[in-house]
This record gives sequence, C-alpha cells and structure tokens, in this order.
Amino acid sequence: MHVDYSVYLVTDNTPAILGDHDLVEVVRAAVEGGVTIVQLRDKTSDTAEQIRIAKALHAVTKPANVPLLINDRVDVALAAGVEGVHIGQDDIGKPTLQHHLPSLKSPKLEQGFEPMCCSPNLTRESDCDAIIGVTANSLEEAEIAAKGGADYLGVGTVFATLTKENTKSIIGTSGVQHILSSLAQSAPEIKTVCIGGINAKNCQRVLHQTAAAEKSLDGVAVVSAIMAAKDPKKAASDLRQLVATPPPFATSISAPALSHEDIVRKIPELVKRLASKKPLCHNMTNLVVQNFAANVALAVGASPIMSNNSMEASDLASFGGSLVINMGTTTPEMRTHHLNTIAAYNSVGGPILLDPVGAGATQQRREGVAALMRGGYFDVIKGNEGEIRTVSGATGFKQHGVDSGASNLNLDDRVKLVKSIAAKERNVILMTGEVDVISDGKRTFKISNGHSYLGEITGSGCTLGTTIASLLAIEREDKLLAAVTGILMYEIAAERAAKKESVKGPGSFVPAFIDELYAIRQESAAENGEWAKGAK
Ligand code: 3NM
Ligand code: MG
Repeated sequence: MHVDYSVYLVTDNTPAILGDHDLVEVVRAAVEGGVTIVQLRDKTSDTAEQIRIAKALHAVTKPANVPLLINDRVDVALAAGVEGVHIGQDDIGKPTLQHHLPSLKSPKLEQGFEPMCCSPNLTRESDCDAIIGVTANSLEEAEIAAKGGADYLGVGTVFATLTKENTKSIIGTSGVQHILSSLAQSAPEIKTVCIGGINAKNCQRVLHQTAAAEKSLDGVAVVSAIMAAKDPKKAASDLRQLVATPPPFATSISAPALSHEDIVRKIPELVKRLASKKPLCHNMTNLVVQNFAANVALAVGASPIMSNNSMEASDLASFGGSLVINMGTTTPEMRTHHLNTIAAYNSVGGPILLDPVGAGATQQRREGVAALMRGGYFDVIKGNEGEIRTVSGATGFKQHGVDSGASNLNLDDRVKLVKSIAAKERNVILMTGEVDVISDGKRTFKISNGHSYLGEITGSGCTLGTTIASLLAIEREDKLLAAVTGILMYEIAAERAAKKESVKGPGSFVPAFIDELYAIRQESAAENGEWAKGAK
C-alpha cells in the first residue's frame, strides 16, 4: 500500500482549537484542500461516539483515497473499518508497546483490518494490512517502535505547542535529525512525519533543515495549523504546496570547492558587484553600534537602513536586500519584532545574518537565542566561541565531544564544532577569534587576518556582521563565498588602516578603518583586486 504522508492532519475537537466549527466539515474541507492522511484524535468522547465520528470521517476520507487512522483505539478502528491506528507513548506505555506492536502487525489482526482495505488505491496486492503509527519523542522510543514494526513514526515534539498538554520534550529540528540519522541505519524503510508546532511559516524550513540527516521526513503532521484555521481548505492546500517546494532561502549550488587562488580571484569581483548594486542592508542592531554600522555599510557599498520596527519588515524585505539581527542591548519586547522580521525575510528568501551578541551571558539572552533559532532560518550565524557554543546548545541536542564544558576549545575542536553546527542548520557558521573559523558544513576555512585594534574598539564584531550581510544581499547562491569575502574585506582593511602613519591607537584607527573599507571598494570597482592577495 502506498501511503502519502506529506500533509498529515490530526484532528482535535477541543473548543480552543475547533472553535464553533464542525469537526467533519473541517476534515471535509481539509481533504478538499489536499491533506494526504487523517488521524482522528479524540481524548474525550466515549466509545460509541468515537465510532460514530470515525464512520462520518471515513465517509469523507475514503472516497478521496485518504487513509483514516484512529488515535489509540484499535477497537474503534476495527468497528469503523478504517485504515489504521496511531499509538501514543503515553497511551499504553513502553513495555506494553514493545510487547503488543508485533502482534498488532500479526496476520490475525491484519485479517481484522482486511475489510478496511477495499478502495483500489489503498489495497495492497497480497498482504493487505493496517497502517500502524507510533509517537516517538526520543531516539529510544523511535528505535523500539521501529523494531516493533511500526509503519511510520510521529516524531516530536518539534516546537512548543499549546495543542497537546504534557508534551515530554521539545526536540527542535536537530532532535528530529538525530532520530532520523539513527533510523537511517536501523530502519531505513520506516516512514516519518514530524509533529508539534508545525505550521505554514515553519514547515519548509523544518523539512529543509532535517533533510541534512541521512534520512528525510516523509511529511508534516499538524493539528492547529488546519483545525484552528479560519479557512481549513486553504490552510491545507497552502501546506500541501509548501511541503512540495523548497524554501525560498534554499540554494541550488553544490558547494564548489574553493582554492586559495579561487578566493583571491573571486572576492574582488564580489566587492565590485556589491558597489555597483548598492543593496539594502537592513540592521536590527543594538543601541551602541547604530551609527558605526551604518557608516560601515556605506563604506563597503551597501545602503543601510536601521529599523527595529517589524511593522515595516515586509516592505523592507521586498526591496531585495539582507537583514542583520544583532542581539546586543535587546529587550523582551524586541523578540516579537525580531521574529516577525525574520519571518518576512525568510518568506522571500532575503538573507539573514544572526549575531547572537553575549548569547551565553544571561538567562534572558540564552532564551532569546533559543526563541530566534526556533523561529526562523539564518543564512549565516556569526559569533565568538561562547556565542556559537550557546547557539549549538539552543538547537536542542548536545554536541558530542566538543561541548564537554571546556572553557576554551583548541582550534581542531573549534573547526569540528563550527562544521557540525553548519551541517545541522544547513547554513554558514562563523566563529570569530584570533583565527576565524567558517564553514557551510562541507567547506571549512580558517582565516588569520585582522588586527588587534579591532579588539580595542566597540562594534567591530557587529559591523563585521553588517559587512557580511551586505555581501549576502548580492551573492545568494554561494553564501560561504559571500561570508568569506566579507571577513577578508573587513580584516584586510583593518590591517591596512593600522599600518597608516596617522593611526596612533584605537581612536585614530576607526576613521582610517572606514577609509580603508572604502578604498578596497574603490579598488575592486576599478578591477584592481591586489588587496585580496593579503588573504591568510
Ligand atoms: N502529538 P499542533 S505534539 C498530537 O509531540 C500531538 O507527540 C505531539 O499540535 C507529540 O500541530 C501534538 O497544533 C500536537 O502544534 C500538535
Ligand atoms: Mg495518543
């Protein structure tokens, strides 16, 4: 039996979700909109009522060849003659599940389900059997269910959700990846959907990022995104469309190797392109660096706008530029503005650089980083060692080996960590330091340019973010190349400025530095790329 798991609707009859809508009518609309599989999840009705509802839903799903499953209640499934059951971990407990799953899949029960498989598309030629799904909130649960013979797993809870009480753990996209990677070895055939807080805004990102694992998800399972929607048919068809297409920020390049010569040749071209295009670089940045960041953006050839107001985010995102989210001096009120602005840029594929300033320093900031990481996709995340380690912690699953608690990682471990986060997030991670480490998960560079004066002035990290974001605006395919160009332009300008006779210390360094950024831009525009030979 071929089952399409791509948009999996789980019903909910609680007033908070369903409102005054009729359950059967919502499911009818969702099926018309294109959901591919439906589960009746009803924690309140008695058996007779559940059977009645199941039959009414089946009358809607069956003609559309959409399988209907019943949550927990094998008896209801059998009585209503539907296509299968979904079993939650909380329902019958782990040992029981381990014991019963094989017998649920046994010929005896398949016999019981046989009459259900009467629609031509749902009939397996010879061994007609029911679909059995199991909830997996952890790797251990996933492995047990897979061994027991489940057809598919509902993997979650991905994001915090108000729909299900007592969710055990929020595992994030990296938790999903972790489970998928393990199943790729132990149960490559098993199907998987993710569940928990999935909606139109995040489904493409979740599918995209989890596809970095050895095994990909087969679909997304949602409750409120459809059941609580004003227009469930449109919500379903939007989701169907979204899961079938890559997100706007996905790139198509296959990470071409970059030699030192390639870089020296390509980066002045990029700086020239930046100067000729003058893209918008939208900064949501801290109070300290507003002015400096705007001047740096101008010097490198971008057009800065400093706006912390998410009400204008979708207008700004439509101008084709890039966004810097800098968390220095952030406030709880800013979080909503950040999340809304991130959503606006993600929805059009506008590149975003996240600068998690001071991320590990306070509980507020750790929570802030975690909320932003859950809320959107960042093309580049840039920070010092502590900040990047906080980012890796915020993604849910702990790194193995590298985050053993040591306060200073050696270079090899820094490379390992940066590479693994980039591979998991499917983005570019830059860890700054005496040696900057940058990776897109496949290609990794160590860069030793820069000058100690950068550590003596305020905002040098923040404005490096602005520089990289400016380049991302004009180079959307090879984001690693854009970021490397930004670092080298920035750090080589610092080296040149520090050598000037007029520069006596940090105070005189700042204007000289802005001058050198400008000079590098002018040289690049005049096709003089000599400066790039200073790349170390
Ligand atoms: N199971 P929504 S989370 C039914 O983690 C269910 O196992 C979960 O609802 C799990 O799509 C969940 O509205 C509710 O967030 C998902
Ligand atoms: Mg259950």
